[in-house]
Amino acid sequence: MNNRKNAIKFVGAGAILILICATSTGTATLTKTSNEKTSRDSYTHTVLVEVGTAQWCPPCHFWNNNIYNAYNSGLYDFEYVEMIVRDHSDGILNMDAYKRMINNYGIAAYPTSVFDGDYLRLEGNYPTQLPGLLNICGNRSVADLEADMIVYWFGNATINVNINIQNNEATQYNGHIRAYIVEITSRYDTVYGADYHNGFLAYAFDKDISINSGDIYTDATTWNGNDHADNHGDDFGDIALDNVKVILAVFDNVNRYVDETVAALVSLIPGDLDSDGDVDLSDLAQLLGNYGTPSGATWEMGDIDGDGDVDLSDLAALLGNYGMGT
Ligand SMILES: [Ca+2]
Ligand SMILES: [Ca+2]
Ligand SMILES: [Ca+2]
Ligand SMILES: [Ca+2]
Repeated sequence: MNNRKNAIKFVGAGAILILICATSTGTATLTKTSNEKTSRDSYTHTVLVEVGTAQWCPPCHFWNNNIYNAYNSGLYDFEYVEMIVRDHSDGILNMDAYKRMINNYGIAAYPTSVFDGDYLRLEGNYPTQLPGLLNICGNRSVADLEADMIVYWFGNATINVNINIQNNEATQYNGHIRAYIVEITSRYDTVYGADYHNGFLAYAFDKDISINSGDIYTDATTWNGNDHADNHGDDFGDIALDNVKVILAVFDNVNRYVDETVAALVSLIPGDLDSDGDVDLSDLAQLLGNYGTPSGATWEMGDIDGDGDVDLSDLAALLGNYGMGT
């Protein structure tokens, strides 16, 4: 197993496309759907794509570009994460990515895109296949869950992830949540020197959950990039507020498929006027110094609700979060 580069080949030009549809009755081969224009709002849920990828792999370079373009087109309701398993020398780059894509999914090629927790799989760089696969997954019937997430910047490479998952089913929901912390422009590059997009760093959540019918599951965690590192020993203490996204996916605990996906960018705590990750006396002083400004006020001045003034509602918003991040 020391030389997995020989064991796991990338899928190059002319290779056979393996498209597997896992169903309750076994495995079936799918043909491409002709319906590539399905609008976003017709999906039952936001589809999740986990891409097993390697820095040494040429088709991975092109797939990184192609899936990014499909994502940015806005035509398809999906989130994706580049699980960068191997580095340029075929060493393990990220142990969590390795465990997920190799141990859990047993992928046999790079890149392999795993849709909705392995409902569908695509090996190789085949952008024309992507819309059809997304549409098939987007039209699956899934458990009726509603998830939302807010991620706050606490400064010093620290984020605070808050999630709510509502179970609208008539029965208890048992599942597993994963919250993937990604860099929108990754610190890692492809074999041809392009930056990965949505490059995985670590999980904010990776745990079983259970939600009674009609209930809302609420959880929060604080994650410090200084305390986490890749397999080279390089920590994530240099993450930037505007380059981090968190993708939360809820997996059914029987078939392991995705029932709900939601993503959130990192935002300043309402009231953190000086952007240092807390709401404290200096923020309060900054607001009070501008209190009563009728129009043209900025966030820095204290216009937290964005209506141009600095008034009681802005002050109340700041005081409601006073002490956070300190
Ligand atoms: Ca502050
Ligand atoms: Ca402060
Ligand atoms: Ca205001
Ligand atoms: Ca106002």
